[in-house]
Amino acid sequence: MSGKVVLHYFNGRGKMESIRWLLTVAEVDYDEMLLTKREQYLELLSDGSLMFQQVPMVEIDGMKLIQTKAILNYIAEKYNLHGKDIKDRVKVNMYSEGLTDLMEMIMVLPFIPDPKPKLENIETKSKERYLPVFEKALADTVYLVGGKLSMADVLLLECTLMLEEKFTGILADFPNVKSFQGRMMRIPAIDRFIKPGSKRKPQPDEHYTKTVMEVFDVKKLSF
Ligand code: GSN
Repeated sequence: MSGKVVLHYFNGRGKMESIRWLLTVAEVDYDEMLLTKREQYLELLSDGSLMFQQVPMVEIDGMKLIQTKAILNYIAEKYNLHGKDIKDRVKVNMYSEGLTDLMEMIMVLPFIPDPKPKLENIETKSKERYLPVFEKALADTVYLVGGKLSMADVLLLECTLMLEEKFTGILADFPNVKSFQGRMMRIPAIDRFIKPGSKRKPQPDEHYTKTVMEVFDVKKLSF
């Protein structure tokens, strides 16, 4: 196992994209082993690399980590992006969990036969449930928790960019979130990541969904 962080996932966003974002902000370089064929997945299964037979899997510090949240928490802890104490940490986790709930709703859309009603539901929930929380939290602070950059900020930025891709102008009624987004995008590592040619993955397309289905040998994914 080399010293470099290695990500095992598809050539697409999915559950790995937040991990890519967090590593980027931590300024940790990584390699990617991209799953394109079922044989690669079967090999990971047969060599015991995937504890629950699932990806994302991340090789880091001599370990093979699985479970997205566990991986995110490890990176956040290691790179000082998880609050300064236990009370900050639980706040970071609360915000992060809310954001991953929302992002997962968006993530599954390409695999759903009729995504339109779901999409409408996501827009409503974003406007009425999620964005108001962050608008309020950012009224008098630069970062979400403890006056310092954390995983929650990174996930909020990722999430707002995803939302804008789906719902143009959705942040119009959330000026604090919009200016937070602008501030975050000026962080040099983030500025590089959001520019073309970075390791950031594009929005999912048919090729991505087809590859996922083939690798897992499923006709239809159930969510
Ligand atoms: O968050 C996590 O890492 C786990 N709780 C779930 C991981 C997961 O569902 N991985 C999928 C691919 S990523 N898309 O959702 C997976 O490996 N599915 C294969 C299977 O047999 O479950």
